[in-house]
Amino acid sequence: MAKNLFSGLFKRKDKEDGGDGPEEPSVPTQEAEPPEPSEPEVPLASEPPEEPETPPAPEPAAEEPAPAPEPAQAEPEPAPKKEGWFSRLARGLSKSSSRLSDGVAAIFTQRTLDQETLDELEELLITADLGVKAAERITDALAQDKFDKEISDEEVRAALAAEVADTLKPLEKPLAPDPDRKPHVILMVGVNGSGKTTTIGKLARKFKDEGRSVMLAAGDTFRAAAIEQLAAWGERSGAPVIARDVGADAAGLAFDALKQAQATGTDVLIIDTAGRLQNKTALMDELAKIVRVLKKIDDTAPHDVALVLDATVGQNAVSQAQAFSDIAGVTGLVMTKLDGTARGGVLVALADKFALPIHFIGVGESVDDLQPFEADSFARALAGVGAAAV
Ligand SMILES: Nc1nc2c(ncn2[C@@H]2O[C@H](COP(=O)(O)OP(=O)(O)OP(=O)(O)O)[C@@H](O)[C@H]2O)c(=O)[nH]1
Ligand SMILES: [Mg+2]
Repeated sequence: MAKNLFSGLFKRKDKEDGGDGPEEPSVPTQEAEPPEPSEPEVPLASEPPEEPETPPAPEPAAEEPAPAPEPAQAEPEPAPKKEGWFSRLARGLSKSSSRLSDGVAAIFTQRTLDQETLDELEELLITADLGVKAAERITDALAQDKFDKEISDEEVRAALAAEVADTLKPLEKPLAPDPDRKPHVILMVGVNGSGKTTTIGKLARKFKDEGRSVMLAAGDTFRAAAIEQLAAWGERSGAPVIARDVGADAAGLAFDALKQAQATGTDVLIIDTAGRLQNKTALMDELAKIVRVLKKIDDTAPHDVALVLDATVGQNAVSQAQAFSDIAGVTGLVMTKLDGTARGGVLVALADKFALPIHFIGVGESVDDLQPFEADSFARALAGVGAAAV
């Protein structure tokens, strides 16, 4: 069974349109493919599984129409092996930046800055998901300096990059475990297919490379594939994985995992959870229960609640951030799949509304495409301003 489950766990391109439910995984990717597990992970406790709940419904996370189908395999040419960090980012954000750059070029070719152009620009920024507040700030800043003067599209893009960087800079925050906590508990939450488990794999490897001991908890107990997927990441990074059988109570598992991490003096415990739509009350309650039971052991836990958002859902990310914050006290964001959408500007709208730290952004399927968030580079890449500028 394990073998079949592994074939393709890390590549579900069919979800690129906005988080459609847990369809069959497709062909495995070259880089992100984990090794096969030698043994299934040891189930921890023998507690009888509580009544298994219905698995998360396979419906789209987005309420609004998904962006036009943009097949992730559109660019057949393989990426150069040693592509620079910024160019990787810029390539990942190219759909969003083209939309903005093309729009800006269309508005500002040989124009003086008047009210009409400002209105057009504001509308462009709003439709590119940056949000009303940011759109106003950007147009106000331009109006102040350049009203009735000639302005080039480069200048507009530079102003856009500067404003986006200013907005996001205070939120640039790596996910850094507190060395005084044993363990520092990180809970990963988000809707189906947003990239939680992949992010955990990346984090586990990063923390191990930093010399920390890491334990993973397979809190997505709905699907055998999810447990196997985490087990593979654990094996890859040398982190023990606490798992139970499919259908087991996720909160019970989280409880046991924290006990075990304490007993073994583990530095970081990362808890995976099942994807759940923010409007599914029963599933959201389960998440609240996980948080509650962790607090029974350590009332400061979980120390990080990272919400993983799929950028392709656009403005629906705002409602996800609200719902997950209400139920689980989100402390930071990871935004994945920026490469699959022109709606990357939504990160700016989220920043304006929630001011949550942004830990990572994902700009591609490979584990190396999950990059620590850097406001300046993100802003430049989004606005289509070159690496050297701003
Ligand atoms: N194109 C692209 N794909 C990504 C990115 N991040 C994750 N993915 C892919 O998205 C798919 C789902 O990732 P997972 O980590 O399994 O997502 P999850 O949130 O754990 O999903 P569930 O457990 O089903 O809720 C995988 O195929 C990943 O390779 C990204 O930044 N860009
Ligand atoms: Mg998962």
